[in-house]
Amino acid sequence: MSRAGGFLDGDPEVASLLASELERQRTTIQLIASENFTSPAVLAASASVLTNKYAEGYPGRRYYGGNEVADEVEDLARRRACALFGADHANVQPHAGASANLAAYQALLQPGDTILAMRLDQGGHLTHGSPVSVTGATYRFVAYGVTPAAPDGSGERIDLDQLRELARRERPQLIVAGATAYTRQIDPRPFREIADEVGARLMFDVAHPAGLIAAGVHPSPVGIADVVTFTTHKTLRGPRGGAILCGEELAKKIDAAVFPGLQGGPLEHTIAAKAVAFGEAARPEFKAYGARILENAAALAERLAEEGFRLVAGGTENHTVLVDLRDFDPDLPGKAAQEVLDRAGITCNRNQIPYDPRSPFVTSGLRLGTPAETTAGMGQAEMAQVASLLARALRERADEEALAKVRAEVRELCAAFDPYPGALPGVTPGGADVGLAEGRGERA
Ligand code: DSN
Repeated sequence: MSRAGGFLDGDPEVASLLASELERQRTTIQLIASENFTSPAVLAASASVLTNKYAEGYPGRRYYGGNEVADEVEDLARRRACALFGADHANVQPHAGASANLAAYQALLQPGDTILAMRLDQGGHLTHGSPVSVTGATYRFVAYGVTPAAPDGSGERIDLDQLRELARRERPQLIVAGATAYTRQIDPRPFREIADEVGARLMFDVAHPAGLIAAGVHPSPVGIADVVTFTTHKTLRGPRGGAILCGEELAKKIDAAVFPGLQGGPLEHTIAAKAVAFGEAARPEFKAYGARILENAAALAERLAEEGFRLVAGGTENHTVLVDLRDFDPDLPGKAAQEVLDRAGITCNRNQIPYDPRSPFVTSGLRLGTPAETTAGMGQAEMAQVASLLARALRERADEEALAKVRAEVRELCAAFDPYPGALPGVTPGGADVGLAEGRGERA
């Protein structure tokens, strides 16, 4: 196990926890569709002295002194985001995707206004109007969903007929596109047409595919939707955080909604790390990375289907695979499957499938994703191997010895695809000194 060291030597408790987490990430397979391995450069910027700085306001209009460097950092991040996505304006201050979405609603709507968004239990997000989210309590959400499953895999697609019908009936002020558990690409154009027909604004939450859009392997809603929100840590492979893109006409409203509307001081260290990530995503190798994420997801899906799993929507066109466990084993809910896989060293999350008879806490499905292990360098052959290991772990879950054997094979596979072969800032000895200079071998 890596010994924690460097600047954390004075706090062995935290140092040891960080070392344990690094060890977990290096020795287990990361299949959570919304996670990734950032570069040491992103980690170094996240851990920088900018964490010390208060910078309420925006570049050139701050409420505190001493912001000349923070201004440059935030301007750089905004310029890079605009260039990467071809947007007029970027706000890089949202602390998370949830705050980006809230800010967009606040900028565009009045409390009580009507929003059409995708059902959470069919792939949407809490901030798309769940009653347990402040969004659901503040606005009047009406949900659209997906078509029923079809034997040939052509079902479980966003039901655009239903969306159009609801839009004509409800006359929403806003239509929200975007999902967290949807395995097909989402074309923004039909959403725009429907929004235009009923005089609604269109917001596209691309938290999941942002990196795929940057890589040019997923349609971009920039210039089609009025507002585009995203997170920077999923396929985009940056620090944990959010961002918003819009045209010049909405820039002031969006900025005011983020600060002072929803947030106080921006996290300028995270904004520096966002700038690093936007820079990395603009490099030609990121395009190849995006293409490999999709190839790997397709390979994972293909072998899972061979292993007897039903794939929601018949497969995948993005970084995600949604598995319906019921054909594989009707007595294996998502929660139990996730727990077995944790024991086998395969990290993923349970997920409801469309029309799931089980609760969101139990579920009948698993959501898998390929961004992280693609970063670590795994390819299609490894994805097939991972699918078989996953199936074996679930099939042989009552046999401790068999499960231990899967765990050992997982460990061996991970050893060949170490996401962090070099030292890391603040975690491994000397890492604080070399993190910025020493990037990973970019095998992905
Ligand atoms: N938690 C994120 C995901 O896993 O998709 C969405 O916020």
